[in-house]
Amino acid sequence: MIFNPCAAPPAMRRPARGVARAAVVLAAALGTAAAAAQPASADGPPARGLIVRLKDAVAHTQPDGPLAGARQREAAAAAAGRESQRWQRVIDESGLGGRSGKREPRLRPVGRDQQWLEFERPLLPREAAALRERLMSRPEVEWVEPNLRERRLQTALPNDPLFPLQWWLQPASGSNANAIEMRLRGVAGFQSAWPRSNQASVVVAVLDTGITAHPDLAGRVLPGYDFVSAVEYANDGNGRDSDPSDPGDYVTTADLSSPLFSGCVVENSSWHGTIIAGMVAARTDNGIGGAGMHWGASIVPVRVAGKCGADLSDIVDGMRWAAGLAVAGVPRNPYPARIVNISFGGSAACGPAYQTAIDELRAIGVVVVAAAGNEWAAQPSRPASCVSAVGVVGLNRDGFKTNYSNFGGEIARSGLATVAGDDAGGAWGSVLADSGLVSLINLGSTTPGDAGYARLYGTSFAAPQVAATLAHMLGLNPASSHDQLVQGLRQSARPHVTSPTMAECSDRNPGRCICTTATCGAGILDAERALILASGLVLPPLLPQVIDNAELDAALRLAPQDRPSNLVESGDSGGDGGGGAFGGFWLLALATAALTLRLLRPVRRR
Ligand SMILES: [Ca+2]
Ligand SMILES: [Ca+2]
Ligand SMILES: [Ca+2]
Repeated sequence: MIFNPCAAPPAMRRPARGVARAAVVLAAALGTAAAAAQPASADGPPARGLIVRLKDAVAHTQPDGPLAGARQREAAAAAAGRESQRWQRVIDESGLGGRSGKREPRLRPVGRDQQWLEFERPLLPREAAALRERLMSRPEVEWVEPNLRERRLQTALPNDPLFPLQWWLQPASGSNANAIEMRLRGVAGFQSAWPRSNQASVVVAVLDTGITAHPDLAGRVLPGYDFVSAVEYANDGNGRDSDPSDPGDYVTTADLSSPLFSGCVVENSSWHGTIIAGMVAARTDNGIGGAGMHWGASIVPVRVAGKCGADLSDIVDGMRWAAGLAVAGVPRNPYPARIVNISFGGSAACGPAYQTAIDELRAIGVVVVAAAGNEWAAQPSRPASCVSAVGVVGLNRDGFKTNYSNFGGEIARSGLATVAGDDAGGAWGSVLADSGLVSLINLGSTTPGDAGYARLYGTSFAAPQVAATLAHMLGLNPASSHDQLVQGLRQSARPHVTSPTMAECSDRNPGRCICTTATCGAGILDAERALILASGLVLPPLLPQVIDNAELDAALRLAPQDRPSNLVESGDSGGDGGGGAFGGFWLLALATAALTLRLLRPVRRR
């Protein structure tokens, strides 16, 4: 298992680094000529008249042509005449006729049998409401609706220069016929969800390595707390304190001389907490760097991890504090979160410490979202393996499981899946890989340096997509319970992709594989469908996408043992290997002033 090189103090857990492998301007079309003549009031847009239907209304289109008999045409003309008189009566008796001293509204046919009543000028909302009331008081009137201008539901593209690289934020789309870089059948589709969200200010707690300053997070980070109690791992000179800044979690050769670091490896700082915070809440459409999943969310950084991982005791206290519960020796969190993201994990089974805390949080409506882990094992890391935590499996952009993500176990009951970036690991190498998820990072190798951007791979980066979707859902329905939120996520998920040639995931085929609800949870996260459901609308049913393309054929030629008819005997001996902890991953640096991309050092899967 590549996930637990730090096994030796047993309490230490690697980040699901293990698990981290590795406005839009809403284009409102309101206000054109009509609105310009009469600006919208503060309480709503103007109405271009009213649309009215009378009871038992006569259709506008009368039978005509050679098939209509003369008698039919006469009857229709008579009905139209009676309808015209009925309308005149309604207009007069509603006080809208010429005798009122005002110009009568002009009637124009609309719909099958309704009339558009056009007045001299657009109606303010209160005027429209008063006229509607007068018309509805007439017994002949069935309904009245203001003739409003509808706005475009399409969003403009954000102006963040890295957005074109952030395929993981873009709408779900693509087919086998598309080039691989055009296929987005595994993504959550945040760009499609944005117009349905109110982008309300929702708090998301990120339990991680802390936070660094980044211009793309300006104004989006609330006060947090540092729960790392062991000064030897903390790297900030003390134990718990009120400053959750990430001083770096690098491990040096000198560190390894201490028995406390037995089992750890020399590594650079991960800036893992900054990455997760940036994915959720990076400022969007600000002309800088990348976009985030949510434009209103605020991050409470809860530092639980220092050098070489996090203690279970610090994670549990951090989780409880994030949710607003009392923690001994620590002032209460003034910004309690309903959503707690944890992209750290361990390979031990979910124990009572985690489960008790997760149950406490569930009871007060707080959802714990956890990465599944990166050991390509048929069992998620904990706490994704705990009951009622939402475990998140990592998918490829096409929707099949990445070569490294864990799956199975509790994921079937409360989890789901979304893209995590698929690197060149595994028997099928780069043929089915993608370019990773571009998000924020710090560029310092040990201590904090310049703010930058990176391409990332790992289930660490799948989990925050679920957390951000929950934030959008909570914005629409702040009173939703834990179970309503989790059910909504799972019910709105798209079906997992299928394939005639790629095998389903199993303990004998744990690499790149086809997900089922038993292995990767309810389906593929869909942010737009989650918000459609949260709005009380009915979701259209979806059929699974079928993965059958030239790249898959080419991959199978590389490793024909991965055909479903000839599975490998053991997850360790073949199938898709995990690819090792190190691979050809890239940090993508953006000099924030110059907005210039340059390639930096490779990083590992987080
Ligand atoms: Ca400290
Ligand atoms: Ca600190
Ligand atoms: Ca930005």
